[in-house]
Amino acid sequence: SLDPSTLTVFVTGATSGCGEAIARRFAGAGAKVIGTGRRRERLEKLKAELGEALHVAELDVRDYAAIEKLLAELPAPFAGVNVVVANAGLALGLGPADTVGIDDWHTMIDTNVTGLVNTVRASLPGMIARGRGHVFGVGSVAGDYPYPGGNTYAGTKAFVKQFLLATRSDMLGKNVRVTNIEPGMTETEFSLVRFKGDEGRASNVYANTRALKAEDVAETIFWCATLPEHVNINRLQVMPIDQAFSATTVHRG
Ligand code: NDP
Ligand code: 8X3
Repeated sequence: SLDPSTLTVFVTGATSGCGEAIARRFAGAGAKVIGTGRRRERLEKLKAELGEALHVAELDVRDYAAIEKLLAELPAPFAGVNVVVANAGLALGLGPADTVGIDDWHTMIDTNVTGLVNTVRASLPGMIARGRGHVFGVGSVAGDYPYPGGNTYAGTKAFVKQFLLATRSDMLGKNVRVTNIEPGMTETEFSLVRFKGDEGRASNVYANTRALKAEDVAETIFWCATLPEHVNINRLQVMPIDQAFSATTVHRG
């Protein structure tokens, strides 16, 4: 399998949850990691923990020019990015499509869709020029299974899946792998963000069950990234053992 110490990993959304665990997993295995996100204090804390292996930069994935600038100005030890984890994303609200705030929908589309395509588009030319790369998106089971209140969030994750599959076909012959990781329920700050800081409502999502941990998602990405170079995992759906598929919703009476 591939030697992780040869990897330089650019992670978006490394200030929390899955992204933070991904930064830790790769850095712990000897890779160079570029950890990004909007919250500077979180980045500094991670830098204090991971040291030399980590380069941090404040980044909002909605800003394409900022991603290009970041990649163009990376310090030498981090310049040869060969793994990109477009992980930054969020859900806002769980209300029905006719009443939820349009601003929340726009923020999800700007982050999960525009932020993803920004990250991928800015990273591909460098990896192709260096003759090697691997792009990860973090989709979701919500991209396959609709649920009440999922509306725009689910739509963005369906976009992640199809965009990455199509991008994968563009990468034929370029030695760049493309993988969509599709987790189910994962205990992170995801629900705290979705419910806008309501800690009770957020913790209820994970109460009395064994959700995936951010480390589990990080491990699946690490596994895909360190498989022999000729192996491409296209999509990987991962759920906690305590989660399955809901029945079709029925309205009666
Ligand atoms: P967290 O809320 O813990 O982490 C989300 C991360 O995204 C944070 O680091 C946040 O950083 C970053 N982020 C949000 N908006 C932006 C932005 N505009 N620019 C840059 N970074 C941004 O949630 P998770 O770790 O769970 O989420 C990671 C990914 O996993 C998301 O794409 C999510 O949709 C997906 N996912 C989560 C599941 C779950 O159940 N938790 C299941 C399936 C998929 P900051 O605020 O500092 O910018
Ligand atoms: C996050 C999982 O089921 O809340 O993508 O949409 S879910």
